[in-house]
Amino acid sequence: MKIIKSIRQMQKWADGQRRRGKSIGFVPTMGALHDGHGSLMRAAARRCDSVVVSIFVNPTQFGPNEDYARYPRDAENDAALCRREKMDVLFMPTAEAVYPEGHDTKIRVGRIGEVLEGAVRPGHFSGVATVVAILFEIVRPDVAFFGQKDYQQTVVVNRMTRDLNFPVKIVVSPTVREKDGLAMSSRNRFLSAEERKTAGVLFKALQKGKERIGQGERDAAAVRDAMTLLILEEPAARIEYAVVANLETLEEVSEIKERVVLLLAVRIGRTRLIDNLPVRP
Ligand code: PAJ
Repeated sequence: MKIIKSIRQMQKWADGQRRRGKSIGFVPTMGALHDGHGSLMRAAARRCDSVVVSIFVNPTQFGPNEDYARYPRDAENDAALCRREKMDVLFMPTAEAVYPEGHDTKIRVGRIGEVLEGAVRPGHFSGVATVVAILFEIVRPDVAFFGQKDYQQTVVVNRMTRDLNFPVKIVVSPTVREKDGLAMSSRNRFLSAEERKTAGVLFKALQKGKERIGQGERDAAAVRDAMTLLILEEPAARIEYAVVANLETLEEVSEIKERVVLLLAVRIGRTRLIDNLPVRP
């Protein structure tokens, strides 16, 4: 596996692949890799001749009171995981290279970036879209892989790719979970043992919502309340949002007539967790 830090070198390597007629898969990450990332790597390896994983903790997607400085960084373990997954390139640019002095261009995401996560984290999706566009332009992948775990992020990336006609196919992979259903996340390591037990409540609530829809409930408010009530039983959990939304617009629905997505953001102690579950009525 090649470790590339310079943008020029990354472009040169990708050009070489293209000249030899090899397809390029791309898995953008912020490191602190776990099996959720691993599953994206395996999906990419199945589909493409070569795979590039990027690790870049993107400063522009963190708010002023968020955990950019505290975000876990573990280059050695990350490189070992990428090697185990037989990745071709690990691309690790510096913040100075991605955002050199004077960098002043941003992608503005519309309404889709202003609801839910975007409402709680203003500017977050602009930062995500900007860095994904920059990375796409460096790697120029044929296929890029994103996790369903960050559902709204997949909607934003799909929208941008269509709106700007990026010549890349976006593939979304299912959420990888721990035994109790907790979605794998680099933030899980901040949970105390007690909080870790409590964190299982997100998936339980999503399943509760799915179960109610399965039983024929079509009133979105009733489904939302069922999820909320279950989470309220955990004193250490604080709900930020629990909604039933349209799959593409992420607008809240009142009546469940077609496929919807259940979306949750919950604080457990100081750690903020998100999860989601698409459901067909
Ligand atoms: P990061 O949180 O490192 O996640 C990288 C990719 O892994 C994302 O597409 C995310 O959805 C996926 N992922 C994380 N946990 C997962 C899980 N449990 N199951 C399946 N996929 C999972 O998301 C980002 O980084 C950044 O916003 C990024 C896209 C790299 C832009 O900076």
